[in-house]
Amino acid sequence: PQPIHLADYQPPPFLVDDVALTFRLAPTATRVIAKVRFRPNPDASPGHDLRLDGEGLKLISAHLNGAEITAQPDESGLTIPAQDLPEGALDWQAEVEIAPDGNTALEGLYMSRGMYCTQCEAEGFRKITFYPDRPDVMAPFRVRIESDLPVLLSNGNPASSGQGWAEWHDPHPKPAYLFALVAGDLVAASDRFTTMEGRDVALNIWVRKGDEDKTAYAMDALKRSMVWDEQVYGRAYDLDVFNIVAVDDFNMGAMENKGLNIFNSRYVLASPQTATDSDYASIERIIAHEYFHNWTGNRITCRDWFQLSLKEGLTVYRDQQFMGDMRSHSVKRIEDVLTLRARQFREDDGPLAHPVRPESYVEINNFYTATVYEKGAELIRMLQLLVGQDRYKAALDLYFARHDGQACTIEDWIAVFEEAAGRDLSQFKRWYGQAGTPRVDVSEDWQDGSYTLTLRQHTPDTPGQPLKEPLVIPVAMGLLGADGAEMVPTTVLELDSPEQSFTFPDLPARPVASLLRGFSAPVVLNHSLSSEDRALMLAHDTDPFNRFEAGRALARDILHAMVLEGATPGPDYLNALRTMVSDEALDPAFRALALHIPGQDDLASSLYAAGHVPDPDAIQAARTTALRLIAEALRPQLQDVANAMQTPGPYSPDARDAGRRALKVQAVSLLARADEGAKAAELFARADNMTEQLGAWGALLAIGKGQEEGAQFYRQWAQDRLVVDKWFSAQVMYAAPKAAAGLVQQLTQHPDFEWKNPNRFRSVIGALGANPAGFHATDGAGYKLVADWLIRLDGVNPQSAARLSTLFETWRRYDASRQALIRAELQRIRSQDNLIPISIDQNS
Ligand code: B3K
Ligand code: ZN
Repeated sequence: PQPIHLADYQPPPFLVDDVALTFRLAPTATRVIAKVRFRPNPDASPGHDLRLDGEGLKLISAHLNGAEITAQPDESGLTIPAQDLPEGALDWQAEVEIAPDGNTALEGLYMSRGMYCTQCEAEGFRKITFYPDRPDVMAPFRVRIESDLPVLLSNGNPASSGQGWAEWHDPHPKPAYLFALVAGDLVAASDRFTTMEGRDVALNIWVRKGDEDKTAYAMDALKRSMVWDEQVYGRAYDLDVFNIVAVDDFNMGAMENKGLNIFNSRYVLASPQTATDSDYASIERIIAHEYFHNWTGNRITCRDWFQLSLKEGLTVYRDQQFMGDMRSHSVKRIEDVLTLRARQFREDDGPLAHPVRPESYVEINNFYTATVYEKGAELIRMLQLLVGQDRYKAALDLYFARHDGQACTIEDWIAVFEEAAGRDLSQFKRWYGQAGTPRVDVSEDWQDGSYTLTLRQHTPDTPGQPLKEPLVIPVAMGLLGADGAEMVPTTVLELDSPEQSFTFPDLPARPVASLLRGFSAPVVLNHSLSSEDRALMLAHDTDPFNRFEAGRALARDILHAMVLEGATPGPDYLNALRTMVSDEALDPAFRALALHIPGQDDLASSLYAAGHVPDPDAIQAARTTALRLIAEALRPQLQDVANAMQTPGPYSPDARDAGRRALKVQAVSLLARADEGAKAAELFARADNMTEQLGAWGALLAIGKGQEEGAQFYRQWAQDRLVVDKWFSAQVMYAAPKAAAGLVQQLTQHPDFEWKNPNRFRSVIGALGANPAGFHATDGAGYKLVADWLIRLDGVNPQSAARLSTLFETWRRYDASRQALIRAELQRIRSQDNLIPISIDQNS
């Protein structure tokens, strides 16, 4: 297939004024009748053919302006030549047949356990009917669904219904990717919401019978999201109903279809017994994210898929702000940065690196990446920091006022900031086009009471982009005195040249620079500090992120020394950790995070960046030793904290109780390394919520125990699909490296292993990604297993298969023998004659 280029964009030759769809649902032969009213686009040149996208559609009949025509579809659609087109508006009508039952790719109209549902973003609508399936063609939709199933849903407002049919009308013009249909035997949890404009909105969360008692948190999160978007962005909901449907077979998290959000059931269903605190937080975040898309994505959409970050980066940024407001800004920031580094920095350092706005693609589904989403959100955070809160708000107000109802570009986005802030942002815009994580190297000078900070930036080469230009990098920083007092409070430096110096005169003593506070830019900061300075920052920095970061850097340096030189953690680090753990002034959630030492993949990445070839076994061994030494050194404090972190009263998933449980579980997990799991076994036995039950079982698995608990866990939860997913993945994550691939193999024989269900597949095969030493086992069994499944899955569900392929994206870090094993597997995958997007660079 030919790549599609941003530079080749052409406006659509025909616009759509109205769409009417009728669905006669049947599992193997659904009929779709589409009536579409086209009109030539005044902004396009005249004389074009009418080209409609369509894939896998059996054309039954086609009419143009009332007359039957014979059209010959090709593999990607059909064309009506310009000379056959009447002048002016066109009434197109087509009846097609499709088979939702056999649709295992879960794109277009498909079935999930007896229920019909759709997924159209990015290009699924063309699997439903012939249509200009591109986001800059926006139209109002009317939909009629005919089926004996009791619940029939589509976008917009309900228009009318009767026995065996229902009609929906969506007055807001939308691109086809936001179309949705659901039909099933479902029940709703219902509520109402009155918008700030006085609109009374019916809220429904549709689930399978039996799941009604697991919707309360999602509903609560939805209402809070609606209030928040009104208060913070001035955006109100715009239909009479808002429907959410939970589906068991879903490729990703959820989908923001207008008025009918469709969710992976794992991001809707929760009860204290079956969902962990982190599941609750994910539900809150994803409910908010999809709801926020109503304005950033739906009312204002993307002109083409290159602009994907226009809606995704912005909506991620909005959900991050929301979560910060609902929970803790500093804890949320730390978690977001950990995710950014684990996923996006990893992407930037590998063969799949691409800019936030790519310039070409072969398969757009492969660009729903951490770069487009999470780095895209970082760019907006930087814009806000650079222009300030008030101007950010003015820019957003302008964006909504100017572009409501339009399909926009990154240029439109930058323009509202330039106007609102009265500032040229052309250099900032490079962030959208340049791939790779910039490095900022720090050097310092101290003379006669004057401190000079010199910052140098460079961005490493990425595939296809060898030349990098300097970016505008906001560096928030402050200066600390030796006693921990702040000498210079937070200021934002703008680094916009390859090298710049900043001088701070008249200081009483040599300061310790706290740089990149709040992680003010998505860069790698190379700032060598002594462990004393890091310990000072861990104890005193006024910026919570940098406090965390200082502890993290200490742990990383120690782990590097352990891996490379067989060193052991010194007393400084252990003392700092001990003080931090028992500091009751600190949020328990913060302490829980600070007790986590860097993970295996994180260490592999930082060792590689420091010029070493990471050895997954040595890393795993060093972590195990470090965790044991920490547990032994901090045993009394960990015991105290585990006992102190009670959460009296009924279970609440709120930030306060979740933070206390996180600290308790983390303390118990560490203690397991010193008490042979005694405390963890005890917590497992009396846990009345999934956070503690799973946390305690994981702590036992991590020390090679927990067999009995695992059997008990399965017996207790065998009927709950989402918990069975956890049962599978915990075993894989904690498996001993040499046994991991064999265990996965064995679990794939389990009667509950349904490999065509994306959640289940990920919880068994995908979980190997969370066990790096297991995946990278020297015999290559992990690689082979993943490649085997990738080949098998690709024909069935290419999106899920493509996601699995990212397990290999760090291959370049490893030793020659592992590289050879990986390369052989990648070549085997390639020779399967399929389209998996793995590239091995030429020169390696
Ligand atoms: N917009 C969807 C993602 C669609 C993925 C298509 N392969 C979910 C979201 O970002 O909200
Ligand atoms: Zn999104």
